[in-house]
Amino acid sequence: MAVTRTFSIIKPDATRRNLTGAVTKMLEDAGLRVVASKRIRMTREQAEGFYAVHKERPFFGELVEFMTSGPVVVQVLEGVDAVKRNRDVMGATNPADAAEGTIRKTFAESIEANSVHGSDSDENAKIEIDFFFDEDEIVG
Ligand code: RTP
Ligand code: MG
Repeated sequence: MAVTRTFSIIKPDATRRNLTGAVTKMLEDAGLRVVASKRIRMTREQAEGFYAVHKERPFFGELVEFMTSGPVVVQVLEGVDAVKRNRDVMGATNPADAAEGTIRKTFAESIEANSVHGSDSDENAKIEIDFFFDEDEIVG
């Protein structure tokens, strides 16, 4: 299997509880390498653009409010089969359904405040990485 990239966000519920290091450790222990990272406060425009696929969902407004409510850490992760590896360690969207040992089972507060985002395909990973990073900010 090839080394690929995925895009991760440590969400405001996790940065608020000072869990950036703890979440990153779980990503690293899962075989992922952080090859770019920055802490930002997402603007409303960025959050609406990033989650544009969810525009028609009932939770869209709340999700944008949440994602702009505090700092986030956006990261590019590299590893063998990175998208799947990351989704596996993240766990299910709703922490009530997430498996033991996953980030969301360990840390998430709710289906919305679920500590992490991870790209769901190689194609979306590239789009999401390009949304937040220039290629020269990524050091593999
Ligand atoms: P993500 O995109 O953040 O990695 O999470 P996901 O694929 O597991 O979940 P997705 O369905 O793409 O939803 C994106 C984010 O929206 C929030 N959400 N809220 N209130 C709700 O019912 C609800 N459902 C989803 C979560 O923050 C979810 O991660
Ligand atoms: Mg998703």
